[in-house]
Amino acid sequence: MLDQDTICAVSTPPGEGGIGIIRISGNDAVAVASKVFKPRADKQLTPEESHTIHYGHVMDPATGDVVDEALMTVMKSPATYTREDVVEINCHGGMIPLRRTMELLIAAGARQAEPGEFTKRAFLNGRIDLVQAEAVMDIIRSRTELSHRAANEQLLGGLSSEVAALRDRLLSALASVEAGIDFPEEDIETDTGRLLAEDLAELLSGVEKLLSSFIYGRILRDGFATAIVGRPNVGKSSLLNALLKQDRAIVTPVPGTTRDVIEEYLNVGGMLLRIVDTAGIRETHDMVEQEGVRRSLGAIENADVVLVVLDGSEPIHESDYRVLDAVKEKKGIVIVNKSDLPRTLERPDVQAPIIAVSCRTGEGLDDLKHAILEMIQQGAVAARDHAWAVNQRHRTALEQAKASLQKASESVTGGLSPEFIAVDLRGALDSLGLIIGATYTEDILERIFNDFCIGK
Ligand SMILES: Nc1nc2c(ncn2[C@@H]2O[C@H](COP(=O)(O)OP(=O)(O)O)[C@@H](O)[C@H]2O)c(=O)[nH]1
Ligand SMILES: [Mg+2]
Repeated sequence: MLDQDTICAVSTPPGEGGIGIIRISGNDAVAVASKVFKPRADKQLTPEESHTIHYGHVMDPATGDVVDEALMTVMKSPATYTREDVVEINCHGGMIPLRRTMELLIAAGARQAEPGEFTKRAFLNGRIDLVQAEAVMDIIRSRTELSHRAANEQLLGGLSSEVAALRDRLLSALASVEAGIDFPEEDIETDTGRLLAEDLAELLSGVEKLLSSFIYGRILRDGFATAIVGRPNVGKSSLLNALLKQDRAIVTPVPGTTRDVIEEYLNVGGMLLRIVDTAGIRETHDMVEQEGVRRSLGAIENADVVLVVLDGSEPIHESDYRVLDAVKEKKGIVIVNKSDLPRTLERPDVQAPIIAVSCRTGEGLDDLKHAILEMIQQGAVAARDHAWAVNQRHRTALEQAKASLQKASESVTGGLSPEFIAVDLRGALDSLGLIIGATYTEDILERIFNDFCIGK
């Protein structure tokens, strides 16, 4: 599955920058790079020496044209990112020098890397497991210090070691069951059976502990989904803008201005909020607005918390009841907006907390942020002794492992023969193996690494 090509890619983001880095990995990395990189005349290039850096120029070997002034870093296998020979060329961070250097490297025998291919090689060469490979992308994508810390812990092996411990435990349980298969005269129904049942119960609770970190992980990675809803003109878009401290959504006195769902990220007290401003919910014959209303209802459905905005300067409206109705089943905060104007709205009869704000003056916005943080704390961030959290892929595998362990437990209590128990234990072992990549398919790798950036 591991091909022998030498690969290259621009590892820095496109656009202008102080430097741009091209990374090359594979058996021929040094040979390929040496064809296009000429060290300063009085310096002898000694690429045989690992972890050295060389000053010189990228040159077109066909014409002798100087493409760019550059530094070349040589890192020889195995102490490298991919465990292969790796060369990095630092050029100027412009589109043209990087593109021309890439063309020269490809002409010299390297191949453009696929997204995530360097990290994929680090996995296939056994330097990191799949959970750690995923953490690399989590680090790059992290938007808060909390999510960064979680990703770092995951890269350092925090989650991997938990999974490994469960697998070890499962292996010894499996060994004892298989001993029962090999020596059927030995009695595994009494003491061994009881011990096995205890083992399985502990394994199950270990799997559940990992599963319980999923919601926190989703909030870390995707943000706490916060939907702003309400009838037209109550100040939903103004609220989004006030929270972001920028004019992101169009605000006008014309009801029905926001027709689509607008999504933005905001760091509140270290937690990432994914705030969605929606079209006002009301009866309408305008087709575009109808679609907007349909999307608003969808946003409510997907929200972790719904901010229902009411206009404090007007009496409560038929459409306000409709919105309050739509969020009955959800966690919500009722926001009475326009507190800078005389209050006309009667206090709504709801369970949810009510907070008065003015998007015009900013009054009450801090209270609102506190209330949202409190909701996150209550719902998702149960007591934790670690920062990492499982993702959707891990969750699917853990659910499978849990189902297998439950079946194995039932077989033990039901006194079924060891063969049956062994089948389910092996199933659980395979599911846990999928998480760290002890077992994997090309399909799984493709799904994980296709999501990576080029050059990582
Ligand atoms: N006085 C006052 N007007 C506001 C406040 N928030 C919004 N508005 C006004 O209410 C109107 C509708 O605001 P908008 O944010 O577009 O409402 P949306 O339809 O719910 O998105 C605009 O004219 C805003 O300037 C506020 O806190 N105080
Ligand atoms: Mg709006």
